[in-house]
Amino acid sequence: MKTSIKYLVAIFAIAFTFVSCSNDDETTVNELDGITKIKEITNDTHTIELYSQMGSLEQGYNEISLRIKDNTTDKYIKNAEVSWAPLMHMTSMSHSCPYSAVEKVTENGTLYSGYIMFQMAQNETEYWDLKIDYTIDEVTYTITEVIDVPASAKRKVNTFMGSDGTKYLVALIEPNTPKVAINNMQVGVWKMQNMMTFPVVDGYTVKIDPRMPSMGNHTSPNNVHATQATTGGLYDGKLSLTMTGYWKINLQLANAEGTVLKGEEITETVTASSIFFEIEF
Ligand SMILES: [Cu+2]
Repeated sequence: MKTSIKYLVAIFAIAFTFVSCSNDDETTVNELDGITKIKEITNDTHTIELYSQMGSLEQGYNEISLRIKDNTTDKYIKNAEVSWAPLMHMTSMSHSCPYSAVEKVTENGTLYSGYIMFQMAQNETEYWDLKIDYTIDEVTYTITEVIDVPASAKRKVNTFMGSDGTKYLVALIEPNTPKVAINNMQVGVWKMQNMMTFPVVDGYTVKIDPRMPSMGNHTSPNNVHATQATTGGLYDGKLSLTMTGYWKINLQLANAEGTVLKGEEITETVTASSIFFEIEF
């Protein structure tokens, strides 16, 4: 009799394990909170769903998520190793852009995510495509599809040659929804190593000077220049916006020694820097 009770307990324990496993599938529904599908890309074996907050892509910094669905079973793959490579096809040449690795969002989920910073927009004859390579149970697959990258309405990217002869890319990430407040600001800084490789630049400072050109070019108090918290990461600062309207965020990029490589200080006679972001709200 005692043994049968033990068996019962064991069976309950096993049943519980299965119940909690199947709950994982239900939580995957919440993975899509706050993101909208951009498009689906299909090859013979899988369908890849691309997502972003806006449900579209745009010139500049884009956080992109994806899911991989098995075309045969209709199930989402949880154990893939994923990488991607964006490529712009221009009339005279092709090039890539800054982009991150693709990481699993949660261990038991189906979502993978990373960022891509498209420094240029598409036009009638020049376009971006996205190649996604993925490995499932040691089998590798690939998929390539043209993606829509329209120009941003306001300037969110600066691509320029620094006084050190290096080509840099500086992109605005936050604030996405600016407020009359001291906004958290996030900026990305990369350099062009070659046409295909754009590593994060470490230890620099992005100096900011927000101005309202329509109102005597006034600035705002309590801004904090953007610096990097962790090597290989993005840059954080504080952007003070004292009223709604059009702001030009004048920039200066300084290296680890404090030498300004590009951009000008705003004075009575210099009313704008050669590198800047625009915000209107
Ligand atoms: Cu291009």
